Amino acid sequence: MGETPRVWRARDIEWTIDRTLVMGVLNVTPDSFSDGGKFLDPRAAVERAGRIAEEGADVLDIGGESTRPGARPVPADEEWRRIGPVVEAVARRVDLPISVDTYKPEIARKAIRAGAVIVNDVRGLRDNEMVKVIANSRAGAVIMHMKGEPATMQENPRYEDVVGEVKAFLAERLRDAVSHGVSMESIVVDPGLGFGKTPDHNTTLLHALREISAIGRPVLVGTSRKSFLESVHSAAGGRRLEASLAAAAVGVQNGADVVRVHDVAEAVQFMRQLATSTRTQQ
Ligand code: HH2
Repeated sequence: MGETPRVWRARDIEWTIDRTLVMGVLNVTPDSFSDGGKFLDPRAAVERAGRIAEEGADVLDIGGESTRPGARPVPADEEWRRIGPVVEAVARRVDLPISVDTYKPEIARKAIRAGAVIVNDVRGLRDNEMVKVIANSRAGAVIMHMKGEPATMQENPRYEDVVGEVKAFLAERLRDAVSHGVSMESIVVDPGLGFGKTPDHNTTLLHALREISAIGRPVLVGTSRKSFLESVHSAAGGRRLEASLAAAAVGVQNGADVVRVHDVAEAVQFMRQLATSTRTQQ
């Protein structure tokens, strides 16, 4: 159609969005819902980061505070104690752009200084200080939608129009960030599946990602191992991979540009095959 290719910029890195990008998750926490406790030892975390790179991820997302439903906030010094050594070591030793999954500006600032290039903010850049950190560093950023707070967000979340409300929030946060000096091309938006949403809300959003991408920025989606897939994966003996990939495929076919996953090797291969099969259909 002769459209200019969309890009995502993060400091000196630039991705052209002409295929699905894969963001691999590394949680340096004792309590994340799927990999909690596995990578608290920095050596284990750095080793896992190396494998995520080998497996073909485009970005590594390092988190030090679980935001699963019911999770309690972690003080900034504890968060940095967990991820600081990992961000520093990965930046030195692993050839993969680092995203930091944090909503705290001081953590974002330190992580960028240590080598991170993207801030993945589950609070959607609602904090002015965070907007300044992004603007001043020219880091990339993920603006995610969350209704409520992790501790209580899954207690009967309600919307009049889930797609309209999520889209309006993301568009408004994008406008605000850009008006405060953040470059448009550094932003990716995310509807935040499971963050104050019922399984029905998540499914509705997954089918409406193209409408969300009409905001004008690439869309990231995280389906990986989430509890809204429970009805399928509990029937499969707790295996979450198939359900996660099926939901991610629905997302990609409906407009997602970036997928955030725990099972990187499987997701990379799956996305390649999905792209090939989709092309041969046309
Ligand atoms: N999901 C989780 C955490 N961060 N960030 C974005 N942008 N999108 C998501 O869907 C998303 C996210 C939850 O998954 P995980 O990191 O595995 O769990 P925990 O929050 O328990 O560490």
